Amino acid sequence: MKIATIAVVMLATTGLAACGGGRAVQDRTAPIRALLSADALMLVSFDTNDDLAVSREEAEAGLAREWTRADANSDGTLQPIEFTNWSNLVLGGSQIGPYRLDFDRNVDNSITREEFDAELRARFTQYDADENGSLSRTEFVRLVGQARPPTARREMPQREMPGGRNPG
Ligand SMILES: [Ca+2]
Ligand SMILES: [Ca+2]
Ligand SMILES: [Ca+2]
Repeated sequence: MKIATIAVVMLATTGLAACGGGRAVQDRTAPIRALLSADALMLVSFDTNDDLAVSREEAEAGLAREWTRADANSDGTLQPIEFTNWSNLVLGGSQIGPYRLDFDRNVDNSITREEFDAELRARFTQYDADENGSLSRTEFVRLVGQARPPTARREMPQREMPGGRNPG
């Protein structure tokens, strides 16, 4: 009976999240499923054959299209303003990741094609939970909260205490 109750609350939570985040009647112990990152929006848009899954081939073609879109002056790098414009269009703004520095790994204020591709390929791989080389819709939805008893979070970093042993 308790398990059934939790399942119902989970569904209700998912529905609320989809409607724009009313938090009125949430069980505080219920897990929440949500899109954690705006790259999901972009990856879903790569499904060009409309089978509701994103294959690696579709993803590669999509990356090439997005690079062309992002590199507005076609100089082979993304400057911060280019990234911001692209992020606003494709990722829905900069409220949630991926952020510019997720791409610009050497922090030189410029994103190369290699950095762009490497970051997005890594994200494709991270989403592909069943490792079948294709992203289904369910692979984009993550559990962001876990039912947790109040006393569970008690972990303290284990520290070595030098000289702490008392020889009997
Ligand atoms: Ca597809
Ligand atoms: Ca550029
Ligand atoms: Ca998959």
